[in-house]
Amino acid sequence: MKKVFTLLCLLSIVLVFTIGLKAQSGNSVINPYLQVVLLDAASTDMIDVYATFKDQYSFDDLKQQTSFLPKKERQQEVVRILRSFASEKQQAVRGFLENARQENLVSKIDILWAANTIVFSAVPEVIYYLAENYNEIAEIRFDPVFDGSLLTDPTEDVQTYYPPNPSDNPPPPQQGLILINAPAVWAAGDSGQGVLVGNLDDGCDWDHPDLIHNIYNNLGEDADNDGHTLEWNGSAWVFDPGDINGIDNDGNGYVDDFIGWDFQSGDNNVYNSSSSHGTSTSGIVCGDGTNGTQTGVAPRAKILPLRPNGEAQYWLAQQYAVAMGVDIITSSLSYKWYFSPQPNYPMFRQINDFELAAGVVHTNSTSNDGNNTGIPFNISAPGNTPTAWIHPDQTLVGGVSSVIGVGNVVATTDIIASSSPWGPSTWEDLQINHPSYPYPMPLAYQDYPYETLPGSIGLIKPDVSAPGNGTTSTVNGTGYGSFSGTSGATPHVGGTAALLLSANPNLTPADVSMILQTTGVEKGDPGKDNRYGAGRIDAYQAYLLAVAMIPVELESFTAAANENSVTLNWSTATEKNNSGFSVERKTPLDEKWIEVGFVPGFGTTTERKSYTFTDANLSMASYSYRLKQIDFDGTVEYSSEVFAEVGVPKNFTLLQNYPNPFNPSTTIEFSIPQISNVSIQVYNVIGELVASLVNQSLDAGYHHFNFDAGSLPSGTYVYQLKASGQNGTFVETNKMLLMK
Ligand SMILES: [Ca+2]
Ligand SMILES: [Ca+2]
Ligand SMILES: [Ca+2]
Ligand SMILES: [Ca+2]
Repeated sequence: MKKVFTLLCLLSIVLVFTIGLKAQSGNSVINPYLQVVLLDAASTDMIDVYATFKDQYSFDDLKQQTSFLPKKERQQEVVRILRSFASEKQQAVRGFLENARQENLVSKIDILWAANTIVFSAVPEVIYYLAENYNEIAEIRFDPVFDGSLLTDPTEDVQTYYPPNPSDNPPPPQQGLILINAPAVWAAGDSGQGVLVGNLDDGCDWDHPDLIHNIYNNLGEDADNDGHTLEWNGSAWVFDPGDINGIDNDGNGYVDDFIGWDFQSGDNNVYNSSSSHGTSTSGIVCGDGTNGTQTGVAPRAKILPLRPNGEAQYWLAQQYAVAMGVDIITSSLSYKWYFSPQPNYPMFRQINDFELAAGVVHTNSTSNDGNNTGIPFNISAPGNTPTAWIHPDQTLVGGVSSVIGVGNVVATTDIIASSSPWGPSTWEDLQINHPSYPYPMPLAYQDYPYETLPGSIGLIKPDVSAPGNGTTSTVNGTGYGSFSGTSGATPHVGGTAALLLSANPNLTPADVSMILQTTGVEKGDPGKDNRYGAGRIDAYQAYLLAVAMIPVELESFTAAANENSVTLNWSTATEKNNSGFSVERKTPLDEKWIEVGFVPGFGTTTERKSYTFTDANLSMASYSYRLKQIDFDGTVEYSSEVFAEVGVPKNFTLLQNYPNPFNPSTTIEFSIPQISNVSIQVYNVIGELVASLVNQSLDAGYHHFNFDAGSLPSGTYVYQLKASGQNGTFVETNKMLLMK
């Protein structure tokens, strides 16, 4: 390895010269923007870059390979497939970079397996060497870190601070929650329980009293196995001392990532003393009002705080959140057209497509630039990416992706803020009209043209709007502050998505996007317009539609025979309008299914419900069962079949007659394990024979005979079974009561 770098150093001057020529000829895998950066860089400068490989896993294949899986399994399978694909393709380059790190020529390496890319910081000669010697790399690009205030989207730089426990201002809950009708959803029983939201922002004061109970604990790093990674030590909330071990226990590439990750600093503490922005977006998603003001839309949702800065860090944070199992990603960070370099739109969209494949909903801010940048570039990335459900007003239809881009209405007036960015956005070959744009647009992403197709509508954005200006949220410390911008609006939508998923966990990103776009309050120009999107969200109307979409989902259905009865057990994960289940049975000899019972359902519920049904007094045979689930409106749906075998009895048995007491007839049942001569005789209490029911040879099995006592007076009777087979004679007597 030393040899490699000695050689590398010797060659570096030649390489720089070669690459310099290549930069001019434009043939290098080094992106033109990075070429300029490198020419200006000192030989010891660590340059933040990412290298994308030529081989990319087809997302169509990925969808096909995983679409049959239940939602959360699908998410993990998507992660597994892309991770192992990248691991195979990147082997050689990873080895080279690891060696270079030993030589202090590389300072960090992160694997962006979601896009078969490696994110790293390296001195220029390492970048040149990679470009020249590793044919599997498609392109190496610059990934600058930005001033955090450029990325965040509040309209006010300084938040007005409200002390904890304010007596009158602001009133609990904060204005934005009232405008979108969040309290009506809580009253209906859903407030985000069971939903995990990844928040990509500039930090989070995770021990704020309103957040601490909703901060995600990564149990993969729970080294002392006590069920938490955050702990109260008597005076403060701290990372569990029993878990701090400097080891990446869950093998996700991040050491002691107890609650999230700070990609900007490369450590596990996302607290940022210089900004409350991420504390405020977290508070709007799930602040629980502990200190006096209810700020969160989904006060029982959990939040996974992540702190990226550069674009590649943002993608790494998205990937991290998906791999950790989030249901929703929300971010009030955005990358504007006027940044240098301009945002890598195609890569943002590729990572958003990955989120969609994994079934994760993404809500994002869209800048506060009004029409300052100019249409079609006011809407920043990744809020400019297509959403998962195409609104009918989007008459030029292209592809779908994961992102719901959010506009900002003033909470007190319900009118769009002048700073909320004007759509539409565009997806086309940007280099035609903007030759210096550094990234070629893949054909598949040239599906919402604006500038290259005169008269076309581009991609209508934002998708929805929500209260931003005039809202209140948690700030660093223990109190609250005013909040604003599409930064404030976006977590209202992310929190609402959490309410929908707590009510109906099976909703797809397309379902959530459809629900939010079709249940909002219509505003501005008719239909989905480029200021309000498809309307200002209404959490309660959205919730009602989400509940209406809950299917009756059978989780398990089993049958087990015990002697001559069969017990069926089944459970449902969710139910909607479920009147109940008709239990149907069939033997191989039967022509058709017969109903053997009905079990009432629970109507509509998202809680797991368990059912049991026993089909008794069966003869020896193989039985099939199925459930006919019946809705209140009469719609039926059949389950798959289950099977049970009622076999030869083990013992002679005389069962209690049924019904008992009886009038005037009852059934007497018994089992014989072998062919036998059988008699059943009925006596009155003074021992007189009153009836002889059976006197014949019977096969092994379960038998039952009817006894009609129509001609007898009320009273106690005795029935006796005598069965003689090759193993001897069995005699048993039972009592029964006739009540006329
Ligand atoms: Ca622990
Ligand atoms: Ca870890
Ligand atoms: Ca650890
Ligand atoms: Ca409208």
